[in-house]
Amino acid sequence: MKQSMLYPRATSTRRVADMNGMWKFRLDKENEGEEQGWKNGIPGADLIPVPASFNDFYTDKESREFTGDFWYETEVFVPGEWKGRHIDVRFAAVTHRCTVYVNGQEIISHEGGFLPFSARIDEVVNWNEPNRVVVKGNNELSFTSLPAGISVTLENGRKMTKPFFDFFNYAGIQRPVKLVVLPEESIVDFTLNYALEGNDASVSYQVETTGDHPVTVEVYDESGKPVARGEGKEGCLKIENVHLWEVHNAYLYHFVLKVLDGEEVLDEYYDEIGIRTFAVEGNRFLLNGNPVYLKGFGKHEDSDIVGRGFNIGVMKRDFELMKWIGANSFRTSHYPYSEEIYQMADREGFLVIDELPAVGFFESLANFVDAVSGKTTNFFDRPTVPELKKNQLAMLEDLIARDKNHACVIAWSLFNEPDTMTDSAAPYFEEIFARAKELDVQKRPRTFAMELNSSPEHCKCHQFCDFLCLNRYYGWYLLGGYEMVNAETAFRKEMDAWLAKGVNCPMVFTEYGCDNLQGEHKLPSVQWSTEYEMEYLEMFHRVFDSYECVKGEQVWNFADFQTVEGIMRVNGNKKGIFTRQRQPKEAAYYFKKRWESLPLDYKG
Ligand code: GCB
Repeated sequence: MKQSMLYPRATSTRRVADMNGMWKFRLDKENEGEEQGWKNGIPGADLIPVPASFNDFYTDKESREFTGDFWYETEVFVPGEWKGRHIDVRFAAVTHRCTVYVNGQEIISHEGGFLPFSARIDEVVNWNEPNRVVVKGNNELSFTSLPAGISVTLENGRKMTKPFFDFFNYAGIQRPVKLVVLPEESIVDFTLNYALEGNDASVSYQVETTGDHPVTVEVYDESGKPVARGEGKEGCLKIENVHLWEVHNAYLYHFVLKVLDGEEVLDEYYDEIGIRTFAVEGNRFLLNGNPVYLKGFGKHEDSDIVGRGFNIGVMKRDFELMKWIGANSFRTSHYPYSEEIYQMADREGFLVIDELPAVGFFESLANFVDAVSGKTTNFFDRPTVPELKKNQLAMLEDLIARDKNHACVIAWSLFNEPDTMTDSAAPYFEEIFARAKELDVQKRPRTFAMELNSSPEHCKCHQFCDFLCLNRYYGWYLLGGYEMVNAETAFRKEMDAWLAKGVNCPMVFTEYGCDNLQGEHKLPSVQWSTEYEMEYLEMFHRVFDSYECVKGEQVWNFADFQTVEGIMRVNGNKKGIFTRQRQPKEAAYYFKKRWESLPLDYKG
């Protein structure tokens, strides 16, 4: 049976019960959980919140850095009145993989820490009684995991992860868990696409259900007035005088799907949909046919105490800050974010570049240094590549299934900073890019974020992109400090080389930025000071403003975030324009001024 990626919603035919809260928890330090039968109950367990990363609650390093299996347990009461329906336990994300047991029976294993999955439990459930749900999670990294890295064993026998990426390897049940009660015949999926004709829109739809009963779809405007209705699993609706979804001016229609048996509603589902088109034309982005310039951030799901756990308050604050500063977009670097974030972006009218967790495809423990070194790691020559590709394709399928109906999602970023310098990368990329096109009915533009080694001279994969995303650190990782003048020259030389190659598509700077310790001042400037950051940003913006093909700037990063410890990081990455506590650094005021003065159709 196909997994439904639909967001859990209660309707006249569906029930949703929240399973979040304090769960039992134990790190499997001696690797004994399997043998000791912890699937039937975890002895000596601690209590821990769900959703959250487990790492930052504890006061000892062994817990924070723990690598291996970890176990969660809870009880869920399943009322007898639900008998005869399907019961799914739905995990929005368990990082990076897990196996789920209900009443001691294994019901599902899932690979990948950033996308949802459901396990059907009707067969194993005890009705009108509490049911034990146990999750065995694992956070190890490998050459076949997304994100990629390695796990090593220390002299004391403890394992440790060494990511090939620059964010802390947070893990656990990081997003909400819900019990979803579905009718016998149910809606599994729906897919929307839009075309605009004058003041009207046509909305083509496809619905997938588990049965053969007829389907109806209805569209209501924001005042609740019905504006279109269709019958059948496929069709095209016409909406006259359409209210389009626009940047910072989102209009959302209420879309209702029903499976009917005569008068009886067998299943009902709804969503809020924004009607818009998005396309690349020459070197322009067109939203509803009008040029748009992207202003915003590369972000992380990262905050104090809960780590990468979904934090609804932080989400709200982040959107308020992004509106305050004049941003209109962000990239979900470096993994698909929580579903609620896309719902919020739909509501607030933000443009989102949606990224797969295909990060660390460059063998390096300090990729921020190696990525500018010109070195190749022959990543795609490894024998592990077929397995990696299988995992990436599975995640791509789930990502597009999950996010395809979001108005905010304007593009797919299929990798972050992979090693594209060897010929073997090209067929791998070709397959992933082709599959993304095949899966997405809206044919959103596809891209990947390129590090400096992916240069006009050496990159073997940029030709697969519908637009280029460049991560560039001229003046920070290279040619920093007093050499800044050379940084600008080198930067312009690279831009000219792309154009000389005949590249004629939008270019977005999906990363640029330098670390800044809040409150550090120095005259004349030195790296890490606020003064230096200003000079650096002014240099970048001078270059952006002088190239017509630059159609977006997403500074790295929205906020300071946790990474592995090391001499290049002062308790994390400090490139945030906001602190980790979501307060502005000085650069925030500089960006506010710039972004508020750049029109939406800048260089259009
Ligand atoms: C990059 C990576 C990002 C790092 C950033 C940095 O190129 O894509 O994950 O955090 O550089 O600050 O070094």
